[in-house]
Amino acid sequence: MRSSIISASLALVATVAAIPQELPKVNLESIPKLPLNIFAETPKFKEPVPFEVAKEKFRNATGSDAEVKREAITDSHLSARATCSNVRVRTEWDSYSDSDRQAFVDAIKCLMGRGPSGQFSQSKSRYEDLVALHQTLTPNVHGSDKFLIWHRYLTWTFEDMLRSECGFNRNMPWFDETRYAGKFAQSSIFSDKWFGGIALGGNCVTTGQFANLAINVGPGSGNQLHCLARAGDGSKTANCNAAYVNQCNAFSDFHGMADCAEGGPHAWGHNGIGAVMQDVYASPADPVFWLHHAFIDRNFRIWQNANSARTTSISGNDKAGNALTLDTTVNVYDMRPTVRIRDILDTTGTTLCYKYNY
Ligand SMILES: *[C@@H]1O[C@H](CO)[C@@H](O)[C@H](O)[C@H]1NC(C)=O
Ligand SMILES: [Cu+2]
Repeated sequence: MRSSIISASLALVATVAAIPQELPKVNLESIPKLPLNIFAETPKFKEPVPFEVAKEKFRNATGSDAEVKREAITDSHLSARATCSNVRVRTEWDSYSDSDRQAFVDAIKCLMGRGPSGQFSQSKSRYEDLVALHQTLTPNVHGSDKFLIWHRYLTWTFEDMLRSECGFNRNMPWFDETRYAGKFAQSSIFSDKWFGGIALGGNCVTTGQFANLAINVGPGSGNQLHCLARAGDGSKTANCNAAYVNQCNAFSDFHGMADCAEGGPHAWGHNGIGAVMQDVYASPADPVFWLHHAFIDRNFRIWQNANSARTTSISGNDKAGNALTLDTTVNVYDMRPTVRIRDILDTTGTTLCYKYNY
């Protein structure tokens, strides 16, 4: 009886939520633009590592210059290990249809239009709950081997919220930054039709579907009202290239790969989009955060794909210096259940159940 009431009300929520929402109308003059340096003030992302230095680290660690060739995830490879039914696909933005793009944007707007859970006092919407979650856990989940694991679960939490709270029923997108390294501005992501401009020198985003977005969480570990701003820099995003991704994926150990990815394409993408995205604490306030992190997660998945032991074993330490084990917990503040590393190492396991289209 009780369960039928619950499922009936869940179905109602899903139906109501599927209606696209408009962002609250705001007057740009009422949203302060913050000086650019404020986003880089707090302890930064692992200082971005120049590609030449990453190569030297690899040589030092392995005594070799070898780069592994990128290995695509094939259906036959995945079906051998898939343990969930109906594996969802994450589709690269350029082959994601306009209808899917609009449904994705609408679902994000829907989360922005919903009230916060109340778990984070600084959050003014369900979307900002995610930003506040990331802000709160920032010191624990950056600059350590928990980085890739935790962000994989955060990105899935976001996806699951879009689906269960906003009726989203399409594939998730990801951004293949290697195709736009040094020229993110040329991707339709950063067009007036979708996420708005990038080369803004720290000014507010005033075009696209998130124009004039007001942010209440951050920058840093503080909170003040500010606009969504960007400061694109092609010389930084130039490091989000395939050679760098492959160099990181050439490490045979998890720690080596994860460390390289965090300070490499991950940090360069954040800093190269700039402003809100450069803020280690509250960068999920820019919705392009999810396209970027899906790219980083996809690179991790490609690395795992080269050797089946990589979906069943872990190495490295957490921020406190404790060794990660398969039983180490991964939590998102009860926004979704706490899981163990073993539950989410394989994206096609029963907990996550997704793969990338390449
Ligand atoms: C590589 O090893 C050399 C010699 O020990 C050291 O001087 C250099 O700093 C190392 N490079 C990196 C990037 O760790
Ligand atoms: Cu992060």
